[in-house]
Amino acid sequence: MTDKTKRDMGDSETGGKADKSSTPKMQRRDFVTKGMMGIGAGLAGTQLIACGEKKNGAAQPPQTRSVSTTHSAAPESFHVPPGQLDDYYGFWSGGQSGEIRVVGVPSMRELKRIPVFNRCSASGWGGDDFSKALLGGKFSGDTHHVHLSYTHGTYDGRYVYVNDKAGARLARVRLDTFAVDHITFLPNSAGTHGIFPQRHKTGLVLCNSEFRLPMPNDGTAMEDELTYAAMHTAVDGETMEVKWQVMVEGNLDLCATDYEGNYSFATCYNSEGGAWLEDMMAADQDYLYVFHLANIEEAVKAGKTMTVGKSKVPVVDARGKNSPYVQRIPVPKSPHGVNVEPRGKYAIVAGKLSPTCSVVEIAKLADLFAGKLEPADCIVARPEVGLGPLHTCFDGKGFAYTSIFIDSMITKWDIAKAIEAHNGADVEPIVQKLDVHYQVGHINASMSETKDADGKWLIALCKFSKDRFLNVGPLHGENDQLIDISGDTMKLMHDGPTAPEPHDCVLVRLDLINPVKISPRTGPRFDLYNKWAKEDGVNLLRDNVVKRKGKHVRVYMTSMAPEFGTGEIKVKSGDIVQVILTNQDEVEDLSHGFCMTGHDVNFLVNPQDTNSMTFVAGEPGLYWFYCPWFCHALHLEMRGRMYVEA
Ligand code: CUK
Ligand code: CUA
Repeated sequence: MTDKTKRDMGDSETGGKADKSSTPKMQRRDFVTKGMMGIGAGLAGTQLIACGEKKNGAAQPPQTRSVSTTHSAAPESFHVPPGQLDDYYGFWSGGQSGEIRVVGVPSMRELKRIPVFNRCSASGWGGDDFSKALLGGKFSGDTHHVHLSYTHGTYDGRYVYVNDKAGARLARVRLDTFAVDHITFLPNSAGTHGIFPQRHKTGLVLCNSEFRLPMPNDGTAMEDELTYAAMHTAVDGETMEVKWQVMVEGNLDLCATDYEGNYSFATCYNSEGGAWLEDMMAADQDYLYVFHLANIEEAVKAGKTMTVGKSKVPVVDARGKNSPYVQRIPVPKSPHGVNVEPRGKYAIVAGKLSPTCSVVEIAKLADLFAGKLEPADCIVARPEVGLGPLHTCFDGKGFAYTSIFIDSMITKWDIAKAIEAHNGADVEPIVQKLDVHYQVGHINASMSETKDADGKWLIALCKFSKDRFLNVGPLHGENDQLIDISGDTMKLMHDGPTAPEPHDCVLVRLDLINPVKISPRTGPRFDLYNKWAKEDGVNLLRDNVVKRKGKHVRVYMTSMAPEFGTGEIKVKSGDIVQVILTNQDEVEDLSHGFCMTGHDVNFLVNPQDTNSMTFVAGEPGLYWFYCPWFCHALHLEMRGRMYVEA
């Protein structure tokens, strides 16, 4: 019996009440019943996991839950009893915290924070040698959009990509280790906002610059906003190299790709080219930009490109008018999200300042680029969904769910009926409007951005929580609400307070992600360490002190609970000391770390991993170093001395 079945049986044991989500009291009783049920099942689950292998996760134990794909009419329970696992990995962009958060769904338990464009005291990210170089000293990141790599229209479990709006960067997280392995700076870009990977394979990741810039942005002509332009940038999702850019006149907000690898999309809310608020809102009409990827790549190959500023990246100049590279489909007014539904037939553009969504039929785009259609002819529906529509997600059953910011609600609507209504039929596409709390930004549903959208759960990321939680002062938490969409109507199940700012999320079926438990010792970070070890003629797995040129000292250390392989380090005040620590332990979850007191040095080393940090030895004296991660009964004794001589 799978755990999923257990949970379903649990549902029927509570009496199959039709709407147990509607009152908090019922929810609490539900909790109690499920909690009791879970104890036995939880123990069994623990056993399955406890016998995990030692090496590099090569032979992973089977996952302990399976996901049912049937759509039951009764609301799902979101409670995951102790010892059981969630059905979905949620990847949350952390907004101006600069990080990614991993959340279990439906429990909404936060599993991990992955530092990306920020500094993290716990792991040392931003201070260790590898990440410091990647980040280039910039720690004020702003992650808006997380998307995973794809193969054949669904997640392939390899990578997560995330943008940095503040620093025009794109980062990649490896999904075997859940750690960043690449960060790419995007040239000629500001306010890098919407990103989306291609969905037919791990191909390009398209990145929009929301802020228009003078091109080149070299200080020579800055004040005439009508000359500014924006870049649609293609990064190779495998190598993380910037391949090409397309320059357009309007700003580029959200991004999406089709399922075939033919097109990418960008909403443009400022076709006016304004620099002031009232100018940006002046026109009643803006655009969905459609980029023809094959035509662009042909132009790049043929050298029909330019370069801008110091960057050597080829730029296709597509400013001003429709061309084989870019077509502009008119949509009302300051549009925001663009989302492609799971069958890949329609792209849906949310109106923001218009209470509508525009439905674009992707099959018509070939004729549009061939000059056989006018841009406006690609729009096949425009349902009225509410005030301030921002983002749309899908359940794989033909329904769309749009977040409505001003009205604080989610509107469920029927795509096929919206098209019929647009053609004059007397049908009502709007199915339901559900209040959320409050001012919802992004929403996403389980597997919604893939062809395997399964219509189980929807997350509403609400920008305001107001009165929903205990008051903790002027800065309130935000509210990620969990909504059951498995039935005919949406049901609000859970309020999930989060630290600012959860920006966007994707929900990924657990069987698609296969993390390792022991460091695989591969990738650019290990390329770096192996290079150093070769330079110094040492083995990373042994203890060594290497005096290099000038005042540079490399201390190669090992750790095995509860001891460091090196207990004493002798250096001179002012020496540049680099501690390179390799954790010899092969036991799951047995991480150590290295903290040098008084030197702002603190980093994590996972089982079989290596990590390093560089510092300048301070005033003469004795400094203790210690392991900051609780690893053993003698964890406090896991320490050593650095003697700094005058
Ligand atoms: S987006 Cu980034 S500020 Cu993700 Cu709705 Cu508007
Ligand atoms: Cu090693 Cu604590």
